[in-house]
Amino acid sequence: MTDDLLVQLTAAVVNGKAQEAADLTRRALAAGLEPLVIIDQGLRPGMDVVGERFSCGEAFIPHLVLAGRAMQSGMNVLEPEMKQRGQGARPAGTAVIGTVKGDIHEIGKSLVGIMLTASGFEVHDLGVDVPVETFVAKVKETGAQILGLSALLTTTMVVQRRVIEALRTADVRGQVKVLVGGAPVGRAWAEEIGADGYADDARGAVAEAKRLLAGIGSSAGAASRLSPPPAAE
Ligand code: B1M
Repeated sequence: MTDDLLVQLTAAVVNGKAQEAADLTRRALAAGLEPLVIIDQGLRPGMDVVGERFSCGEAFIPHLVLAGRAMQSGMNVLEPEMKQRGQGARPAGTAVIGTVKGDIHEIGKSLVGIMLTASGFEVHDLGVDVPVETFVAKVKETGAQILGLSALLTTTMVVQRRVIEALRTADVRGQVKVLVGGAPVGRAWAEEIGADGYADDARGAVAEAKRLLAGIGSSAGAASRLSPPPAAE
């Protein structure tokens, strides 16, 4: 029965049915499914289908927009639930996150933000299309230990590098650990641009943020090394 709900949820996202996606998400929660299972096996696969169809010319921008809204409506149901489940966690640290300038992809970044919040981080989400200097200003203002930069386009990945350079110019690079992610971003890119951490999904982003924070405790200001890739199973 729960499998069936997840299949229907994926279809609701593919077909851009926001109300249906919200209703099915509520039903999945009521049936006892974990929020992350609902995301990973219900909502997200729908976005992947639409993305693949877009790549081969079978879907167009309006389909992406509608699918995005449908996924977001499911996320809106899950967000308070996930935050509530995270309540009581020890304050982990402060994080600033956003999607870089030129890029308006919001959902993955928001998911990373929700997961960080649910894990006890105080999160300042700057939204999408965020100018380089806004990231720097927010890091200074909040004294954040973690800066999360999301980029979903090969054309906007370069802005992650610019943010890191701007942190150096503003003399705050040593105070904050930079975590990068987004579909086209990989470990090699993170190393090339001098980021401190990389994760390929929201769960990994939380683990990486915690690892980086632990590094700050033991060696403040020193450049940390990216964690090794997970061992092959
Ligand atoms: Co866009 N889009 N899109 N799009 N879109 C992609 C990314 C694309 C891969 C589709 C494709 O061609 N198959 C392609 C990029 C190709 C490339 O450059 N490599 C693409 C393109 C080309 C474009 C436009 C250029 C299309 C056009 O106009 N011709 C345009 C660009 C607009 C712009 O940003 N300037 C565009 C626009 C849009 C919409 C606005 C219509 C819409 C976004 C709506 C919204 O966000 N509110 C949209 C969508 C929905 C997609 C797809 C279909 C889905 C993205 C998504 O939300 N996925 C996407 C194809 C795909 O990914 N399958 C696509 C679900 C989300 C949970 O996953 O965002 O990957 P994701 O986030 C993951 C991880 O990446 C990671 O964790 C998240 C959760 O697990 N992660 C991090 C993300 N950020 C992280 C940060 C971290 C750590 C991990 O640390 C800080």
